Amino acid sequence: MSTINIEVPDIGDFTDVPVIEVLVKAGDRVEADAPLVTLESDKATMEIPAPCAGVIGQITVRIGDRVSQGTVIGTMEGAAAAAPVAAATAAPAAVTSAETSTPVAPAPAATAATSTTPPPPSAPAPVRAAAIEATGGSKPHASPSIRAFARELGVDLTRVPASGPKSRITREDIHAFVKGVMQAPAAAPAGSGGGAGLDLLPWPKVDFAKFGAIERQPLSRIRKLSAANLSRNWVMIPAVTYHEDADVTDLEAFRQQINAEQAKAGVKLTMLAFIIKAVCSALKKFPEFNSSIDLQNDEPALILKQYCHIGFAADTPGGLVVPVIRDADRKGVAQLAAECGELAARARDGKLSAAEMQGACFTISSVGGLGGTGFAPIINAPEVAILGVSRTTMKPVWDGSTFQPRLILPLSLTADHRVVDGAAATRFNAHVAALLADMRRVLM
Ligand code: CAO
Repeated sequence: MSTINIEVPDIGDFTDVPVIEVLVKAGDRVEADAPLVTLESDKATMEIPAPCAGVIGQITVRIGDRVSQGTVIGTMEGAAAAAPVAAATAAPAAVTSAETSTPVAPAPAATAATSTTPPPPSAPAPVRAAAIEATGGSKPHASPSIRAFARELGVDLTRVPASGPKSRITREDIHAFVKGVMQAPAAAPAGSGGGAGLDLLPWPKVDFAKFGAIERQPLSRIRKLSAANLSRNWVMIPAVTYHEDADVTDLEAFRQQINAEQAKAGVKLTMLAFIIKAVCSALKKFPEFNSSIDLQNDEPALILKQYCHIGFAADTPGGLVVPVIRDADRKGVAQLAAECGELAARARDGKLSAAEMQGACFTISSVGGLGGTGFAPIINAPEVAILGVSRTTMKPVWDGSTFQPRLILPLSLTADHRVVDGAAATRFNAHVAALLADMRRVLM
């Protein structure tokens, strides 16, 4: 066993090809030919295989790095690679000694995306390549090993929502798809009306061009992902929306006052930050709202969370995303406002990591900056409730002897009826409204 550099072998005419996926990490034991990293040129997706069996020492490239033939992508401890391959069928390989950087054993080379020449039987696998569909093509975009994985599980890739760069399907997407299928209600044949399945009509097929000029636009990655999630959540959760008005006259006056006082210090308190604060306090009082139904085991259970991470819907050019504020209950309003602003800005730039959109206990969807008098938001599973916030308006409110002008904030709480009864939802909503009417109650 010796330490060898892993170099990019001959990948045809491609140079400066971006790494789009790193499939192994230091310490992983791999078989010869196992895919290590995926490259993607504008014509093909290619996997760089392990030149021999062994243990990965390190992978020195990251997603986004560009590589060409000869670039060292890492090191591994392994036996010398397979015997040389005839030059006519494959170009010389890219394995060099880590110490000397001189070739110690050749491995097979890339086959172009369109090549149909199979490698000789004794040779290790060549760089595996899959041609990329032109934009707007209907074929799913996935690397060869992901295609093999899907075949193994019998998954039709055209049905899997993609979350990878350029709408590429990842291994996690296939896992999530299979999990979704396993957890979905049992399907019944269309028209059977047995009640177990959804028994839906197929989606209408319409030739829109028959009726006038049209333009066909591909859906963004975010829109495809959220479409799949929203449809599942809409269908699987028996959800009810409860409406409440919060009198935020005093809170808005306080917010304006602090913002005026601290403008020079760059402090800007937002209504959303106060709502997050109030929601955290309400989640402590009504813990069933900070829970999830666990359907992963035979015996369904309610998972009550002792942390308080709050998601908030952010409108971005690519579609709706939900960044998550960790431990929002431990943060002050100024910090919550600053974090929301920072996360929303990064969401709009498409720079949020997956981790920053995971783990929420409860979501707030505020369209108040845009308008609205009320709406029924869809629960973000596996959460059990979501609060929709619409625009504040000045309304006449009867105080027992006269009408007073009060600033009213409409709250719309959608809750999962399997966990939250109507009485509890109404209490929760009324409590949030009371907190917003007088934030001193948060201290109680
Ligand atoms: N009523 C009236 N005005 C409101 C308000 C409300 N409920 N909420 C915010 N505003 C005002 C703010 O005060 C701000 O005005 P000033 O600059 O004068 O203070 C203005 O609207 C803009 O606010 P904002 O939108 O920049 O900030 P925010 O904290 O209210 O919201 C964010 C941040 C990320 C929630 C928002 O930008 C956003 O993306 N909202 C859309 C969310 C969405 O799409 N939800 C639907 C999901 S379900 O399909």
